[in-house]
Amino acid sequence: MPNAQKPLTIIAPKTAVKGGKQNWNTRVFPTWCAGCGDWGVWAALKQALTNLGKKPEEVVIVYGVGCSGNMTSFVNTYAFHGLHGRALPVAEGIKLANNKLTVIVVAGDGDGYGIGVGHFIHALRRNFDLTYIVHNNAVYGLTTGQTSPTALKGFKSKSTPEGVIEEPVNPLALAIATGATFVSRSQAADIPHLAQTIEAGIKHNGFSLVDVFQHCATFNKVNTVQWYREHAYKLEKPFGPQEKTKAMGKALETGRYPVGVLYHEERPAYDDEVTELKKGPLVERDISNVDITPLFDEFR
Ligand SMILES: Cc1ncc(C[n+]2csc(CCOP(=O)(O)OP(=O)(O)O)c2C)c(N)n1
Repeated sequence: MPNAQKPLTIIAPKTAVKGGKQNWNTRVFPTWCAGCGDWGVWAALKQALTNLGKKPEEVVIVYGVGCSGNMTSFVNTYAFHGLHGRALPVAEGIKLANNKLTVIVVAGDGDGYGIGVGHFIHALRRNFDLTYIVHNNAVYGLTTGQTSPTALKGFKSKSTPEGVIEEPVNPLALAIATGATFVSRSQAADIPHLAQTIEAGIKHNGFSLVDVFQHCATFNKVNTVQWYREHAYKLEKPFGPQEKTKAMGKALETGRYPVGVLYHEERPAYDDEVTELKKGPLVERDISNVDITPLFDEFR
């Protein structure tokens, strides 16, 4: 096992390579299965960061636990590997401490729409300026193929040998209903489209959901690249606040799935509204004259 495969929590980026070009790769080559959609998300994310002219030290990516979360070791930015389902609150804390940073969150559908769904709802309604990329492969990949919350009815897996009984979570509809300002979906097998969508999400000031149809070549033999091609169609342009019900109608369609930016609204982000942050990022404040003894006294 290579050294960097050992569990890591906080990772600091290397500086830019000569000539101003950024090197988004680390010395660790991904360990995903051959044919996994995670490779496509990895490539698209790096492309989006390049297109935006970002530098590794300007970006923090917080990862959940799953095959997608293993990307912690594969992208050269600041990185934090959170607990399963708990990536969003960590990212919110980072944004509050230094809102100059570009903060991205990478999770799986089990992580984000299952165990972490409570955080998802509250991050959406707060409109934190975060880009949330969810590798939605409708299965638990890392734990070797149990049913996830987005698995379609009837999906057979280790945990549902007779097929899924319940309705799947619909992330786009959930996001719109919860006050989202940027709701999108793309496909891991369409890297240019995914890069463009991630780029638009990062540019958006507020919470951006990028749900990714990500094929799992090993444990999901139903939602294959071919399946996504047959069931997804591209949207022309996003719906705005006046057309929210139309956006909701598209999100709720079954049997065919919209791909692209489905809903876009401009609204101040959470960190724009925090009075204390109007004076600048917390990390830049001079606290040398602040007496913190009363604070410590409270805990004595
Ligand atoms: C609190 C907690 N519960 C359960 C697990 C076991 N676990 C690790 S990853 C995972 C699910 C991964 O599925 P998903 O989030 O869809 O990501 P993928 O591996 O498919 O990318 C589970 C249940 C854990 N690590 N922590």
